[in-house]
Amino acid sequence: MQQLIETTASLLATAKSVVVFTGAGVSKESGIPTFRDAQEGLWANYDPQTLATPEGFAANPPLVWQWYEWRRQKVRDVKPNAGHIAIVELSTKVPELRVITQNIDGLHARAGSKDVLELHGSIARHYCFDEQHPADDVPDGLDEPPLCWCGSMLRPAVVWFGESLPGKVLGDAFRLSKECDLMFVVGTAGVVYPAASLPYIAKDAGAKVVEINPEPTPITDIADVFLPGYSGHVLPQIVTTFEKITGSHP
Ligand code: BV8
Repeated sequence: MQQLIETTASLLATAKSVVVFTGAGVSKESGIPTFRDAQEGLWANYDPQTLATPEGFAANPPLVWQWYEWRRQKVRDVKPNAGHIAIVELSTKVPELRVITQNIDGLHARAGSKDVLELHGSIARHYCFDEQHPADDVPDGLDEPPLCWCGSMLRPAVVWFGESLPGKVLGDAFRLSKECDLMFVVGTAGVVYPAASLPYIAKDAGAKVVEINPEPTPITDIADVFLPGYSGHVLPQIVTTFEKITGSHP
């Protein structure tokens, strides 16, 4: 493993433009269950891929609203972990580093990452179901969706299954993936598209791909380096090894 970490640190030392592409696994050590974890408690009986859809919301707005309330409360109760923080530290040591995340928890920004591309939106923001009118300061603890000034129900500003990703964010993500020379793929099962296409785009454009995950995924086949482990452990090791080989102590 140390050899793999050193190889990764050497790739970082010559990288001009780095992308860190993350999924739910990077927030696991903060205490946020991943999408494929068995949903806890009340939610054990619901399939997230049914709840996280416009049809699921339309069929039972209070249920889907409460699911997001439960997740929003969880996000509020946790904080970024050593993996999020290590990504911020890396961004101070390379010419350019951008974070592209599938997560809606906002933990990268709370850790200090700048200009994070949130491919699937944010659980902290809302807009209305019919017209996407943005809504601010939605009260906590409601059991059902409040109404927009236009009369439409409010919903979380996240991308549901079957919905398109925000065009500009996705366009920027494709461009950064094509232009980077090193992409970290951290904590994603790599099955949700179009997000999961980013590592393939980077690889096809000539980037090196480093994957961090306790278990292999479809992306492992194209990874130049596969680091088997938890991001909260592995990323800080990459930072300390990078500092050692480049003498770039803070
Ligand atoms: C679209 C927001 C169409 C909501 C999310 C058949 C084939 C291919 C594609 C499709 C298909 N049928 C339908 C589709 C399209 C669909 C899709 O990809 N489905 C999949 C399931 C097959 N995609 C869509 O619907 C997308 N939209 O395609 O639009 C369209 C086109 C044109 C015009 C109109 C419409 C929209 C997808 C976005 C859905 N929204 N989130 C919410 O969160 O509530 S997706 C949600 O699930 C997350 O955002 C994330 O993207 C995904 C979960 O994936 P991961 O992040 O990878 O997390 P997961 O739990 O799966 O895995 C965790 C990983 O971490 C594991 O590998 C684990 O080993 C690892 N791990 C665990 N602990 C750690 C760790 N790693 C490191 N450290 C640790 N400690």
